[in-house]
Amino acid sequence: MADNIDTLLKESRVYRPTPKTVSAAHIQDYETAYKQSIADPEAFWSGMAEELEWFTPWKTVLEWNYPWAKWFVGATCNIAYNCLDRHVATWRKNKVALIWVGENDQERIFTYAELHRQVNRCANALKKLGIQKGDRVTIYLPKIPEQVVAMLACARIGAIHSVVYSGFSAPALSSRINDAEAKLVITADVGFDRGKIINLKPVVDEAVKSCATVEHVVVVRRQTPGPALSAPKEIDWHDWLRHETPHCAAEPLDAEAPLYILYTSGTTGKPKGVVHVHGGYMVGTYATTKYVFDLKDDDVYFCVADPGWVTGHSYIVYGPLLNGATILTAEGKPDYPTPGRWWDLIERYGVSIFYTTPTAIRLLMRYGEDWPKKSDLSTLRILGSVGEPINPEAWEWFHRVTGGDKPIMDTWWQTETGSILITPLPSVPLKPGSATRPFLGIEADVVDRQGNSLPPNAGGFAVIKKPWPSMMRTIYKDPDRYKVYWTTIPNCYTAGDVCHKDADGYMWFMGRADDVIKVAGNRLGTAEVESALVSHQAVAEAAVIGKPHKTVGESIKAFVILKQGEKETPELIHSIKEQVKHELGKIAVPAEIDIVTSLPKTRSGKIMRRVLKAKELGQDPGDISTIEE
Ligand code: 6R9
Repeated sequence: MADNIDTLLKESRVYRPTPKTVSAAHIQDYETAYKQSIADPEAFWSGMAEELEWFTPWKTVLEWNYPWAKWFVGATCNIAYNCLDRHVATWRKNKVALIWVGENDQERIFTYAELHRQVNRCANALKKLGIQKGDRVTIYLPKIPEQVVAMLACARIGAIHSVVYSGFSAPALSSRINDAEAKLVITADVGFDRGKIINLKPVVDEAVKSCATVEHVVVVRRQTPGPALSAPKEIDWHDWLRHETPHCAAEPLDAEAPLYILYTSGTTGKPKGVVHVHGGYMVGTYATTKYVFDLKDDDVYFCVADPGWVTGHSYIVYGPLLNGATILTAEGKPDYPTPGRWWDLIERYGVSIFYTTPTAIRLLMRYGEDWPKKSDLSTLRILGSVGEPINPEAWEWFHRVTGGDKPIMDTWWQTETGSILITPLPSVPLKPGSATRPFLGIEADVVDRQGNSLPPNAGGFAVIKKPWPSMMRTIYKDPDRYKVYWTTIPNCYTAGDVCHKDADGYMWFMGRADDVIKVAGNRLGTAEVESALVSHQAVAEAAVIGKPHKTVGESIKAFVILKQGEKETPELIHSIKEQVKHELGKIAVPAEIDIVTSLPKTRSGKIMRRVLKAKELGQDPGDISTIEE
């Protein structure tokens, strides 16, 4: 009931920016800036690109050969050069680039000059292992500074990084290493999770057994004594860098040279390797970080993401460093050791920009307002949210406990889009629960299946109508899968999200239109979880749905048919969950497993998850004329 009232009321609540926020903002008049930017998007984007350094200039801003885009054609550049050298050459040389806080409160601080030296050492070490331009390097690290150093070092020499979230299990890791055909894996002995040690090295050991392309494994040893390493294949990170010089010229790369592959979930069991490139991605992450977070030189910017996901790539590493920001990153969970963890860090480091997630806000909300009250949050200026729709109650709470006058940037985007596409800027009036309007240079709409624009408040599909610089260039080794994004609805990019626009043009994202679910903001495919379930010896068939959940947004519910002769017992349910954990990782384990005797299927044998979901939620299943049983 409360939720319904909240939903009804939400459109009437508008929060206008304070005069102080507006006068401080880079973009004070969104409407005018937006109109100008879409009158000539190429002029807008090339204007942004001119704020960065290029080794040779572009001949053409955009070459659009539907559905293939090339941006800044003919230019050479290097994103790592723009993240580091560009600042080291100025007064920012000794400015703090990165403050890292470990779960145990260990602190490591890197100035731009120090980060530059570390990255150069690592780049030289990569070269010594024979890593060349275009080679793939898998980075399977917990949230430690070496993750950032390794990413930038790859970029510096033109190697392609593939960061795999350290919560993924051995089979998930090995399939990603194999798809990328990585020559090198960089890992650590351990990560920490709420005080518990998570052993990563054994996961890598198991994964690389089936990875013929891997020549070396570099290990950051955090424990003393660390695990024994077997030379020459396994190398200690510190030994690896110790003798390298801190000088390594950045490789001039074609603007379209691949920067990274990041695997993400889609509608089939096989994750997609989303490919981003140096030039356009650099311009997109630079421009959005600058304008959405209104970044200034005296800001302290805290993003809670893990670089294992796209938010960490674009808004811990690349976007903020391109802007010369001081970045705070912290290992661990928001409520460990206490629910005051993040509020305490905000006070300790004087954070002014705080980018977090709806799941984390809802989790902290449960612990009550006394926790944020314990800390001095007066340095905060701009807030951000990403990963899933933020419900108005969580929005209001976040707004209130942080002082009631800081704008919340509800940023909508995807691994594929590379940077934020639908978002407020600090000077834009806010409606809790709406990601508001398109970013500058972006034309977005809500359409039906044929691509017809829908009237206000009609639900449909979110689409982007023109190419933008940070868009993915392809799906690695699977160009047909890339084309689907631009051909499902002709001539525009279909995001896969259901959405409506209100009369003011504000966009309200409602969730996915496909079989992708977001559990605590982590993107998972139902098919991936199903194939993990059926890999259990007792499981014959499985279907998975995302079910609305108060804290994590969606939780996983599985419907499982057992093989003949198998009996439902608590031990069996436990062992099925363990199997999913083994195949994919903890984040993919279903919260609920129901044992059933049949599943709704179409005549062609496809599981109708939509019907299962409607039944689970007590809703009308809609058209079921194609159902077989
Ligand atoms: C950045 C990231 C993408 C999907 C996307 C959408 C959901 C992200 C959102 C949001 C509503 C927001 N999503 N931000 N939904 N409001 N502000 O999360 O990338 O992991 O690829 O997920 O996340 O459904 O399609 P990714």
